[in-house]
Amino acid sequence: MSVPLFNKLMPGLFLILSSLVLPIAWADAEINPAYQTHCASCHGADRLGGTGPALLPGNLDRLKRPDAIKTITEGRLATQMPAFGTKLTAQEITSLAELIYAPLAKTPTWGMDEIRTSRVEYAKTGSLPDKPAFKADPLNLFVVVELGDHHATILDGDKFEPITRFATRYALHGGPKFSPDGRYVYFASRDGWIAKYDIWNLKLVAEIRAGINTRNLAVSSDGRFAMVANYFPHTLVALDTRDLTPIRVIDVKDDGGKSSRVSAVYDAAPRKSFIAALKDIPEVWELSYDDKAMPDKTAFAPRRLKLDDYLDDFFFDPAYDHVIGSSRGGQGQVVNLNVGRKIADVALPGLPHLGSGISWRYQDQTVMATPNLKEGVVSVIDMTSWKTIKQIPTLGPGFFMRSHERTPYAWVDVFNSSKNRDVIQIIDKKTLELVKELKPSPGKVAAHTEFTRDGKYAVVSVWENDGELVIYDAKTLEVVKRIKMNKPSGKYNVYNKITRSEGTSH
Ligand code: DHE
Repeated sequence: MSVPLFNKLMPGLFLILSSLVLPIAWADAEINPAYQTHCASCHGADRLGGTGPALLPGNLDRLKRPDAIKTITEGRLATQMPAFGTKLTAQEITSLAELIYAPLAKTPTWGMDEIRTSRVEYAKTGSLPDKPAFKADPLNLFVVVELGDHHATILDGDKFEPITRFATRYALHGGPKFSPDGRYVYFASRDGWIAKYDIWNLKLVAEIRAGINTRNLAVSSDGRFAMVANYFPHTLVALDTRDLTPIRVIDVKDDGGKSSRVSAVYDAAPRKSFIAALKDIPEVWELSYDDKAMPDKTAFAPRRLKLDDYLDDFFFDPAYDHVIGSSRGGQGQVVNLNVGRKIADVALPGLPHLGSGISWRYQDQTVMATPNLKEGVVSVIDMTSWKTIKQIPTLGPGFFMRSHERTPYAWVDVFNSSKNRDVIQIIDKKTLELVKELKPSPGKVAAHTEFTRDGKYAVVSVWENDGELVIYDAKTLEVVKRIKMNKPSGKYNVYNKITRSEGTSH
């Protein structure tokens, strides 16, 4: 089925399709009407996940049953999980909690054979011209993900005009990743589809389903490999970026055989390795793609670093020597990747969103700053002493924080709050003071900023179905243009991504 048609028929068809694709047992969830009415559209009729995570006993090790009941009743912070306390009876909530801890009658497999069979090739490697089909600066393009109708737009970052708009898989999540030259972009959807898109030719090249419930993907700094992190099954999947053929499926297990979801995987360019954080095992894994460490180019043998706590979310120092991590409800920790162990605790109260952290030079030190999903505060931390320099109070919990080497300001949203969600707050990176509040579209949710390659303009999303991108002059903080978009979520500037700008995610 073509991607546009696939999307037109979403989301209802998603559930039917997944049941056809996967040989699974529906019985338990099927006979629970509350599950079908309230949970299936996000978590899958089969409990294997969709926009929400898979609800299987193996994925719920860290959630005690009373907490599951609380989550169903009150919702879950910083996620799309709503509260059902007023919609369902106590008995219905208890039966749902029982259901999600019950094993499936038959757990589906999604191993090498299934992954390989799912691959679709739209253009043969090397068959498309090696120059851009448009005049715009290929390094100052933005890839904008529009969640409203599952599309992506390629935007000219000088003229702020869309070059093309195309259908994507259902519910992309996380930052798309680029080849080192910026020609290709790789997307991951929550239900495991990885897509390779040729920006220069404005064409989809290949797709493959690497998992059933996927977190994110990373692309190696040499452009050769993609590594996909899955929640279900508990695997990391290495792909050949030329045509997305699978190279290796790595079972994520500790020494005792206990398996784990993968919180996220990132490329650590100077180390020539992927770093993966695990959700259910207190370990962080390093998977080298250096030819010296992996002469046969297929091994990806993990180096396991054992920790005292889980890593749900993390951030790297600019040299990629350290991982600064936090767990949901846990203590922040600094792991030195060279010595292979935790070297410091870091005070990160609330629920810091480290994946959205940024760094810059402040006085004589490099600092990192992270918004907080639970508290209205931005924490600024010295990356040598690992001490908190300042907690900047904000209007409410935020989600995304962004800056650029050539701008004096850091931009943070109030996305995770119950009020003030239409505000973007501006922090002066020299004084660590809040200097301005912007309302891109009063009354409408504003989130996620990204800068042009020269840092002169900041692009903010109005995160609504009748939303828009609002372009600001990053110096005067005046609006220069508005572009209509369908719930634009993240936007990603090719140059800032491939040069690993300190002001954006990598
Ligand atoms: Fe995200 C990035 C995890 C909910 C939009 N989010 C990421 C990344 C992780 C993550 C690990 C980094 C991956 C990468 O870029 O390679 N997100 C989580 C969660 O654990 C959480 C809280 C719960 C969940 O449902 O998984 C969560 N995220 C959301 C949302 O509800 C958001 C707002 C809407 C959506 O798309 O589902 C959302 N997350 C995003 C976006 C990015 C992201 C737009 C990329 C930011 C960037 O600039 O790189």
